Amino acid sequence: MDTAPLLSLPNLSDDLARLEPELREAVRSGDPFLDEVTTHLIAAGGKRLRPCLALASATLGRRRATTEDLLGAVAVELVHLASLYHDDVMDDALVRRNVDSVNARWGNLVAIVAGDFLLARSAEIAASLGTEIAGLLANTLGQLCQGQVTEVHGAFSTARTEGEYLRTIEGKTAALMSTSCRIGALTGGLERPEVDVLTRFGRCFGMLFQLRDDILDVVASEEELGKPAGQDLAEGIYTLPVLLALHDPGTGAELRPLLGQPLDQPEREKARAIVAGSGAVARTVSTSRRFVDEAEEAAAAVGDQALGRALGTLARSLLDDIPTAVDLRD
Ligand code: GRG
Repeated sequence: MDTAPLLSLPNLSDDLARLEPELREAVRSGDPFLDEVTTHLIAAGGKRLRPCLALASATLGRRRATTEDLLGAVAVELVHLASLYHDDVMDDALVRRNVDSVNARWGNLVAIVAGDFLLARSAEIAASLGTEIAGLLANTLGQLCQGQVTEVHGAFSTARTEGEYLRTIEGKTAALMSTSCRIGALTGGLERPEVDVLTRFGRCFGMLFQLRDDILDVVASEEELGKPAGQDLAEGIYTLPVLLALHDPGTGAELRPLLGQPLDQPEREKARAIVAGSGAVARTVSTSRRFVDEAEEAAAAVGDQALGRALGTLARSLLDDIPTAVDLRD
């Protein structure tokens, strides 16, 4: 996915360029080793999706971002970065943003404490933006942790329900997207109804973003993903396509014996192929369309038409390149 629809708004590309030195400055400690660790993934890039949402919400693309707008965008990206540092420890990941993960390069202890440092800096910045933003970000951090704990706790459980799945992705992904829009709308001084509508857009967009990620994990190739396909399956994270294939009379019986325990490579590929070839992908796309509709509804209610159009296009674009089971059989 790319952020082109938002970047087409006037000022946004310039504001994102101005964000980069602010991000580095925000994590500077004066300790050369800590600075190297905390800037590792900042230097590696990433889409800067959450800052994009915050800056677009703040400025509507109509003016240059203020220092407060930029700091709000920095605060949300730092929480995201910290979550990546910690997530990579939990997953024993080797690569992130096409470079060595922090844990792979410096070990788990450094990755955890450096992640904590990023959170501390984010909290300090949020506090400088006022109690509402500080409270909002702290609450969001709690939601991220809750989503992640629920996911870890439910790993390898074939009893996971669709409702549990949706609640988990709301916590681990949608909450921060929603808060990114909200913080932007707050630093931008928008009226309350506008703040709320952008918050709603961010939540639906985040749900959609994670659903897309989870579909791609079963249908995309290793080259397209930049990581092995079926990784969630291997880790026992049974996402919506997997749960739907499990409860499908056509595929459930074949899939069930493979789940509930760690899989070796051939079994993981077999499970992935069962899910990818089932109707579960198309049904997950249908569920995702509900969030596209909701996101579009929120985008249409945004007072600024250019921003509303850009947000609507961004949300729709997320499902554009997803192959369905019919394409996969070709
Ligand atoms: C320490 C903040 C913190 C949280 C602890 C580890 C954890 C609890 C939560 C993990 C949440 C997590 C990693 C969710 C997945 C979020 C996600 C969709 C990541 C990928 O985002 P992109 O594609 O990445 O925007 P880039 O690299 O482009 O920024």
